[in-house]
Amino acid sequence: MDDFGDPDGMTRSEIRILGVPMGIGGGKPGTAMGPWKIREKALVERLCRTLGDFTIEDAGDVVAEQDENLSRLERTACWCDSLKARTREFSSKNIVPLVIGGDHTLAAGSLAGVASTHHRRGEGVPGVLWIDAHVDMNTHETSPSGNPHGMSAAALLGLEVDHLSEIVGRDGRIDSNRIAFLGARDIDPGEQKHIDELGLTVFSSEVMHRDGIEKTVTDALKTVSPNGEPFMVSFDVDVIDPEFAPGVDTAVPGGLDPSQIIETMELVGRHGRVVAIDAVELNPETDVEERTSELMITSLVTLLQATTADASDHD
Ligand SMILES: [Mn+2]
Repeated sequence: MDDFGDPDGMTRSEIRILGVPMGIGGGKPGTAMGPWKIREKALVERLCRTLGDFTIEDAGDVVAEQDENLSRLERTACWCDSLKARTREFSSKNIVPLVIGGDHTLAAGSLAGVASTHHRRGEGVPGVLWIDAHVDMNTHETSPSGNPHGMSAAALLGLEVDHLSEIVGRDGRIDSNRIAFLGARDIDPGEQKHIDELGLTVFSSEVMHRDGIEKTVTDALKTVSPNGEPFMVSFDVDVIDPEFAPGVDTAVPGGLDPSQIIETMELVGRHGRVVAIDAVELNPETDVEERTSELMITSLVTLLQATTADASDHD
């Protein structure tokens, strides 16, 4: 490590990329190819080129033993278990995990791992910005599809989800007062009930279109990180409208256009300390001319670039 520490004595930002080639938690298996596609498009090289102040390394794929006899929820739980251990290890060394999916079930492992590090240090659990067309607030009992990728936020917030809750554990839970959902537009009745019971903060894509990106994102960040506290970003690429991002598992019309997602990422990055990032649900099999994978990478580059801008503005 060189002596390039920033003025408040923290080491300069380190990022580890982790692929999670898991598609079984969603409706289409193609999302398992997400990490492969993102690497093929040279994510690491492109991040390094634009982010001189960061140390970025590819830590490879998470591996999980897959037993065909297990249920889907059990199998996704195995992935999440392995992933939680990895992100916990990184965050305990102040390294930011950038987790490339894979379906969104993985958040139950990635975010839980980072949350557990903060719990163990006796710090407040980081806030969560959940950028997604969905809220992923179903349990195995309320889900109309039974797809585990719609249950990860519920498990993280302490609702009982078969197998996933066990992986999240008490130490991996996030705070219902410190999560905001951005871009939601496909909420099941059971999910709405959970949102109401927990009093969760949701900014629909409709609200984003109506009030504008700057106001909506700023409001969301007031919940997630009101005083610049560390926070985690779980970015489901299906928040972008399928016209621009057709390569997803569950496409829902009415989403953000490319300039809106870029503006969102800029505002989020500039706000402060991002301690974990998921980028999920890219399905190369349904993509058209690599539009979705390209937008996912541009979004990540923008987010991280904006974080550095923030750090250099500090002094
Ligand atoms: Mn999702």
